[in-house]
Amino acid sequence: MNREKLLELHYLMLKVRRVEERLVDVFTLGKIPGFIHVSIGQEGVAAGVCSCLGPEDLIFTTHRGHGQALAKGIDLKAFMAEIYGRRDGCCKGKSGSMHIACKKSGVAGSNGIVGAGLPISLGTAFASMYRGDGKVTVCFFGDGASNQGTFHESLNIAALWDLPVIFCCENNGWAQFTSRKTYMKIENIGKRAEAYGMCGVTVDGDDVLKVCEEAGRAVERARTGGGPTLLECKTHRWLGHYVGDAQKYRPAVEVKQVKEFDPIARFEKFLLQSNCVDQAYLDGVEVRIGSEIEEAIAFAEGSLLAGADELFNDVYA
Ligand SMILES: Cc1ncc(C[n+]2csc(CCOP(=O)(O)OP(=O)(O)O)c2C)c(N)n1
Ligand SMILES: [Mg+2]
Repeated sequence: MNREKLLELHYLMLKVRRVEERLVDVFTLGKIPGFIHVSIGQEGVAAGVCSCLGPEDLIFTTHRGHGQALAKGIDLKAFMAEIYGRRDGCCKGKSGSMHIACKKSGVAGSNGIVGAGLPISLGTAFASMYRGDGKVTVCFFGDGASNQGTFHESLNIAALWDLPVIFCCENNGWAQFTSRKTYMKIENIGKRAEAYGMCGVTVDGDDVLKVCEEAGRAVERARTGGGPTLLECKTHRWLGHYVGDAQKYRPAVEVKQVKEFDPIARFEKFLLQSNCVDQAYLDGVEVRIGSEIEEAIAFAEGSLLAGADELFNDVYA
């Protein structure tokens, strides 16, 4: 992998982390309406997968989808204003955190209904196959979602029709307040691919290079008519299900231990040890991202709230 790509992966992961840390701050101050769910600790998946896509490719995200939208290249100011519920947001303040979409950057839709993105992603993948436009669709979802009927129905059809889609399961071991061990018998969700006749891979989601490598293969497969892939990325949710969840149900030792898997710290260590960058470079990226975020927050806070006059615009029925 060339240096430019390594630096891109680092930038994307760090940007997602710092944006979500700031979102936690401003949400706690009561500045954001509704709920927010952050992906702190899971940045390797969003960065590794989205760095293999072009702007024309499409992604579907979930309630925990900030990182994926950012890694796909959504404009930070429009993203921030959206989460603030403001008119200058990418959906004019009507989607908020959980339903972000942005045509320009290929964020086809986010969905708070667990497992609902999978059948929708078949639609864009089918359209790409039908038109022969070469676009790839990636649908992100969680380990919990992999037990919804929609997962099984979607994998079956995608395999049958060789659709150019990647099902990316972010397995963080939790579905809300329930541990994976108490709701499913198997450990590797990637294995389920075989039952539908598609390629399935399980990867360490906290190792951004591994994610990128496997995602690259899956994208190549989809783009060249080789059909879908189920890409399971095992990762760790550092915080609660939503911001404000005290995680009383979760063993304290686990909450402490998850930080040992930090995909960013691991990658920075690798970049330094392989002499790809020095500490001054890393400090510079922090400063750059910090100012991008503060500019975006100032933009969002300076934008007007979405008003009732907008309510019936941009709706189909
Ligand atoms: C159909 C449906 N059932 C239940 C819920 C409530 N719910 C919201 S998130 C969630 C857990 C999802 O777990 P997972 O798919 O592993 O995603 P994660 O939150 O870990 O990213 C549940 C059950 C919902 N939003 N939609
Ligand atoms: Mg989960």
